[in-house]
Amino acid sequence: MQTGAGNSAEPREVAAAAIVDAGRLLLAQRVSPPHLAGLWELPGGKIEAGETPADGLARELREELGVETVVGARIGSDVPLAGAMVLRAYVVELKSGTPEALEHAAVRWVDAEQLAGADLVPNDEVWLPELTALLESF
Ligand code: 9L3
Ligand code: MG
Repeated sequence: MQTGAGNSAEPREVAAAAIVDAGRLLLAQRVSPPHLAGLWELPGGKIEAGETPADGLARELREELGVETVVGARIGSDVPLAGAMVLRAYVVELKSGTPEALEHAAVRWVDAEQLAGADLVPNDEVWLPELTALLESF
């Protein structure tokens, strides 16, 4: 049983964004921690207490990429993380702005073939089938 302020039976969520535009998926290159630095991920981060996942992911994307977005449907399966956290991916629509690497080393748009060859963070690799299908649906 968990105790203490802010704890609940629900795991803390880390939300990640599958942003597709013109048939390409946005990847962002991590700068930390050291074992993930240089690898590519779906951008996003921890949902704070009191935030909905949609609001929290939109906030993370504003902070990390400088863009306004609309968070859509879940995609792929839940990925358990250390520390009673769970990683979830969402399809996200870009509303305004051009993604910039404000907290990453770089961002890039990839097609399905480039996605298959990208050095993804291990957590995000489980979503490759769904992400590839998403790209091919556009
Ligand atoms: N994480 C994995 N894949 C992702 C994201 C956004 C995050 N696509 C993992 C990396 C960290 C944790 O979740 O261990 C928290 O993410 P962040 O707040 O460092 O972005
Ligand atoms: Mg992040």
